[in-house]
Amino acid sequence: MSDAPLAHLDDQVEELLRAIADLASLEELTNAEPTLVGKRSVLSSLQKSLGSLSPEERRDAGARLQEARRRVVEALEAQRRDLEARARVAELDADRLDLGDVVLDAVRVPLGAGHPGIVAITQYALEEVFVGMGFRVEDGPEVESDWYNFEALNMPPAHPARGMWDTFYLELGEPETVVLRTHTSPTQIHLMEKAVAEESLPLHAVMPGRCYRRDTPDARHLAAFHQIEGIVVDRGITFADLAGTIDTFTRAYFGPDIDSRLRPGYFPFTEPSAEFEITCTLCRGEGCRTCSQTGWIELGGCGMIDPAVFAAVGIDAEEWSGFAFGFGIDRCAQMRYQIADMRALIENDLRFVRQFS
Ligand code: FA5
Repeated sequence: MSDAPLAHLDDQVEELLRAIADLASLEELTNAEPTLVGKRSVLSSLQKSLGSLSPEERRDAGARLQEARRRVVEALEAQRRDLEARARVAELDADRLDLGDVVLDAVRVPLGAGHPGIVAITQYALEEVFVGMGFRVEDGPEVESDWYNFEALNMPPAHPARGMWDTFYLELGEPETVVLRTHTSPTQIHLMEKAVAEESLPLHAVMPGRCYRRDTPDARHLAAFHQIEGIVVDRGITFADLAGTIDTFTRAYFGPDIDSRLRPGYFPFTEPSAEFEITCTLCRGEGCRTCSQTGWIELGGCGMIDPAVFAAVGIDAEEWSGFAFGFGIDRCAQMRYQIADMRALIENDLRFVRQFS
């Protein structure tokens, strides 16, 4: 007997392969699967029909049929993989964001802040207070000659008062003639010289900036720190104007709860001179580690401009009088924000820095 049941097998297989290739979705494939390879399929019917064949014919026909089924099953699985891949792409397409329409504020990249943020913030706030009181803001060099940092400020060479500041000298020119300024007071000299040259007195200015001293950093000191210098040169200026200016500044910047006081002091460039202190904001005057148990914190020095300084810059001390002051900006920040140890300002601990950025 011939293998008549399989007479059209090749055509039937081709037809099945075409039907599989036409399946357009996974859903169609699932629905068609029983009729393509399952019990209801042509192949299963053909399998059953082999029962009528002789054992030998059945073996050959069985092998052909098995090969045909393998091709069909393989084609079906390949189509399934292809449809699954297409479905995944369609899903991703549906999820895709049109970035042209998306506002990117969902992506918050942490931005850096000007450093040291808190000192800059304090400097601007102090400038604002003084501008409100009629001062203008001026700048001066950080590298100074010995003349500006000391001599014009009534400290000739070998004057013992030079020892008040442990100075960094630069290796420039003659030994010990160029310094990193130890205070902002030399900027007073520059401004007075300019005012004389331009005949623009009177003068009301503040001068913030960085200063350097060979100080060992501790709770109240840094080796590189900031001061804000103030100067008034006008006719008829008295110590009462100085005291009033400092009192007005303290109230405006620290608020009415904080007391301030002037204590007699000594600076070669002012006479009389005073040191200016406020109640320690950390202990409210009780005494703590930051204020060395005194309840007071020194913010700066001040006084009436010494006639010797006027002489150095060519101002007639008979016609003009004036006062000057110099406060630590870092010290003001420390008191305003109640920072127990000033070294926190330079440690770059982001938990600290971020509070002020
Ligand atoms: C002076 O520097 C004078 N030039 C101030 C002055 C100006 C007096 C004008 C009279 C007329 P003194 O060395 O005391 O003074 O410093 C003033 C302030 O700067 C101090 O009170 C403190 O607030 C701050 N300061 C001084 N040294 C340091 C330091 N190492 N670290 C942080 N702040 C400092």
